[in-house]
Amino acid sequence: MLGEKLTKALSEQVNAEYYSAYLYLAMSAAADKFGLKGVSSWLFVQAQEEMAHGTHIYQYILERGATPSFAAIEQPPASFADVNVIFEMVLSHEQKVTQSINAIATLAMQESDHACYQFMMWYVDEQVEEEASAMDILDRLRLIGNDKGHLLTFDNELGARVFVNPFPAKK
Ligand code: OFO
Repeated sequence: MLGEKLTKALSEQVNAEYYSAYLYLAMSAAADKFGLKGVSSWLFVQAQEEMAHGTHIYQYILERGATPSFAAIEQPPASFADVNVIFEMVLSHEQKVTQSINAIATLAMQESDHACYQFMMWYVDEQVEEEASAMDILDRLRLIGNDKGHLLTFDNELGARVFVNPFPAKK
């Protein structure tokens, strides 16, 4: 069974994942208003992934015989200056998430909960990818600068992303 400290930390992580989803939905709506449908769609897919992460961690708490706790989900910012600001915020947000994922993995190690440590390794790898994709997008946006034509081409490219559930139902 999952210990008390890990149950609390994982419950807080469920909340953080749902906040991430909320944040990315707010960003997706802002991008839609900027006329960047591809960016909006990319961020919507990202929000769906975050919800899948939250649900996956919630199910893990139950699977380990513990009871998750729930708290209010923080309100995301109401507006964003432009698309560059959005992705700067995506990157700094993901860096913060990486710290909390690492802290839970460290706690699992201290508690000698090898199963939970193993569970967290998926998230450790995922955070490397999430930070890398935010950095790649930011690099492209900085290269594009004020070139609206290239921005629209890039917008189209980002719009090709589709949601794939990382945790298909177990048979
Ligand atoms: Fe859940 O990976 Fe981003 O935050």
